[in-house]
Amino acid sequence: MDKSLTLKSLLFSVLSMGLMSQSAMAIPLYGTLLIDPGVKTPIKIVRSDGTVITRARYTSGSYFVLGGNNPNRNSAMLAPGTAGGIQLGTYQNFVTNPDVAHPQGWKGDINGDGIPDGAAGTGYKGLVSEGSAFSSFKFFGANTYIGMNPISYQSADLAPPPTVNIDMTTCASDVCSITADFKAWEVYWNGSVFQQGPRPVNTGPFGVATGNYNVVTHKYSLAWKSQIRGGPFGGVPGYWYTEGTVSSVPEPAVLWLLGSGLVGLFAVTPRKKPLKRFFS
Ligand SMILES: [Ca+2]
Repeated sequence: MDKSLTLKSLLFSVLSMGLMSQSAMAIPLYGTLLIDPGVKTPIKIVRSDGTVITRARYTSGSYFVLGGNNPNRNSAMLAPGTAGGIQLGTYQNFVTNPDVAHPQGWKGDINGDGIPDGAAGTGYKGLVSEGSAFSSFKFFGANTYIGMNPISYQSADLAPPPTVNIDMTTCASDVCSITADFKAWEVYWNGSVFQQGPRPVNTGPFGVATGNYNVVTHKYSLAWKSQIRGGPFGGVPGYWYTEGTVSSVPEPAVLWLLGSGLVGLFAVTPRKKPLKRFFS
């Protein structure tokens, strides 16, 4: 073992203990997930009687789809807000009026029957301000807002700010798999708030959104399913898809230490590009 390899091994050990304590092969992504707005493409659909119709469906960019299909009226384009997208490690919450969480039973026992009243996430009369990640949009005629909220207005549960990790074991041809913690993701619609982070079953725990990241172009995509809990769409799955570019951010000094020489320790396949490109 030569000296440089010993140094690499030492650095790897140090970094493994600190930076990558969660997983030895996961590296956090920094910056802003800039949002490309959803783009619709006409798609021909053959009906059971053989007739062909054309429907515009979202096929790229960022969008939301209610239920399992993607026709015009049950989907919505997601467009960037004032921050251009999702600032990783930062809350970009909307603020409701009243600005207090409304979990199940939030009204207390009004009629004295021993059963707490007030459905979870309901009773928000108006919106004071929207989150900066996305622009608000119309959905079924109602103004709709997306926030990365530290405290859920629906459940009163705490959520960490959004984070994305690159799985270094998956990298191939410049593209790596990524996972996103979007538990803080909430949607305000028609006076109610719905948790819409990755949660395939609305009674189950939150998971992660999955997608990929190109270390050269900085393009990313993320998708997840969240079964809506409560309200007129209760039980219906929401499908979310975000796509765009990760913004340039200052390179943390500790990550710069990794340099090009260490990249082979992380990647399964031999790589020519320095790891610092992840953060440039
Ligand atoms: Ca009651």
